[in-house]
Amino acid sequence: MTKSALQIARASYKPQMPNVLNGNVAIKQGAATEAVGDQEEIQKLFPITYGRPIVQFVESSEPSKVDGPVNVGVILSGGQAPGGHNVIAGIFDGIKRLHADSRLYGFLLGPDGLINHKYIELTADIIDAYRNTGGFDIIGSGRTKLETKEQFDKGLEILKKLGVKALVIIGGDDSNTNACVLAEYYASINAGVQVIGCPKTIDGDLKNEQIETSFGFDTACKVYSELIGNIQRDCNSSRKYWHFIKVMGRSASHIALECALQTHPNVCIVSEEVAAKEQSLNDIIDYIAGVIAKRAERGWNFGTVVIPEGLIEFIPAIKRLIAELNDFLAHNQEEFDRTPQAEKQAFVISKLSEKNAEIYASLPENVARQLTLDRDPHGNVQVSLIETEKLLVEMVKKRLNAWAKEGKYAGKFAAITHFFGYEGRCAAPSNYDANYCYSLGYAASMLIASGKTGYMASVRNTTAPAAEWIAGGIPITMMMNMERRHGEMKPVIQKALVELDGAPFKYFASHRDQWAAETCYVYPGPIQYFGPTEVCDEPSKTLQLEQKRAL
Ligand code: FBP
Repeated sequence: MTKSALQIARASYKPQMPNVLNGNVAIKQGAATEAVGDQEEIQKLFPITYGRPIVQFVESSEPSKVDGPVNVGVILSGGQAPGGHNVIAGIFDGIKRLHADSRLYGFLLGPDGLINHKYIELTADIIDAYRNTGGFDIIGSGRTKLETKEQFDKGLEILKKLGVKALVIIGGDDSNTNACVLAEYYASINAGVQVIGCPKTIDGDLKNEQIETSFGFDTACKVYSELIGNIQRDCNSSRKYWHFIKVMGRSASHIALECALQTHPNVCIVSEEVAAKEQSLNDIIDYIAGVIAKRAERGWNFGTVVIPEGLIEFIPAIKRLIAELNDFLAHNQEEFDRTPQAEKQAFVISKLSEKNAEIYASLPENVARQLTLDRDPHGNVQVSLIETEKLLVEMVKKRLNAWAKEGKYAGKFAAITHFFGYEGRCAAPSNYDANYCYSLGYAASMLIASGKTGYMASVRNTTAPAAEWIAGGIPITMMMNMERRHGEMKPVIQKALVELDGAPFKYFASHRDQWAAETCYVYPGPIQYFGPTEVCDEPSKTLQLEQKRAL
């Protein structure tokens, strides 16, 4: 395979780890833990793995004791995120350090590989070829939900055959929820297989006090911010377009917010604020059109609008509509599929409650159709398929035309839409993600050595130099509560949304009027892999603000 010069140079990058992981480790256990919500139900559903303590690795004079090779299986689950290959490299190096004959098996194309016994052994040659690279192509990923006893038993057959002691599931909130269900099941039947999770998702919505970020967020945001910066420089040069830029992040607006903090666009919509203020689509259009009209008064018919891909789901009226659509489709999917395309919209309208039917009927046809597309296996609307950016442009244009007729607007509005998502998910990991991921993988192998199951690998204090990072494990049940999915209440890891009283949002809110009225774009440029530490190792602005570092 031909490699670029950067790929070749980057292959020899040695990811940095917390000092503690470079030597022998022991574990320090904290107090018993509780779920974040619905404690009784969660405890009932996870009688074995519930309530276990947080663990932290500390230095030890003795090497970890293992009886024989530590064979491990690994699965990449869900959307790609930069750094996945380094998690796998970290696990590999960790288990080899525990015992030279340990083996690592990668299940192919996500959880399906475990269920269908499709796997490869990840040897040193394979691992070396993927160190510090983006993508999940080393073994591929998939979105199949691991949830039935049949799947668990089928998986156990191959794990036993390969002598696997532990399975590491690298995934987002849904996949880690499933990891916990699997851990509980294997513990309940004394299967002798531990299950460890790793926090992955560019969306950044798998985080809490112990898991300070999910991997991939840093790199993906840097890639999108580079592109937004380039667009801003272009639009400040030609001064003739408004760019509407949708960025990934289906359930939370962390990516949009981080990109705004990095680039200072004229408008950034944060879905969580829309929900909290119960804003309607009209309110959002008024706000965007208002900024455009104000800039037009200064002769500036250009600018940038950043929106999160999940926005549509956060507008309270549309959220209620989607909730009813989810329940309706969960119970009537077959009938819906059988209905001819031309009659689908009328069919849905006839089945919805009056209020939701009215909203559904008012949406442009393409958006209405996009709202009924197949859910992913976890029951989520595939918001990346909904063209919200185009919907906003259409509606803003109408509003500005109306204002022009009333003499309230005399500018020129030409808009270009963009969607940045897939462009960033497989980028070569930034130094931050390369180090963080490798440390997570290594920590996972140490959790395995200490016999833990139902834990997520955790690495904290990551705005400090890597040597000072804190590594350990968090019981997954601690992050759970009960939520409605596919029309039923289920235990799930609570998603971390943007907190409106958190430092990143407050910083944004206190600057956005200035960013709207003036042109104070920042052009972050491409990720740098070699060079001064302040250029190459900077953590996300979100993390810096959360950890009270000055921007
Ligand atoms: P994960 O939650 O699995 O990490 O995926 C998140 C994401 O990148 C979203 O931002 C996006 O909506 C979705 O994946 C797209 O999924 P797909 O790759 O299946 O098109």
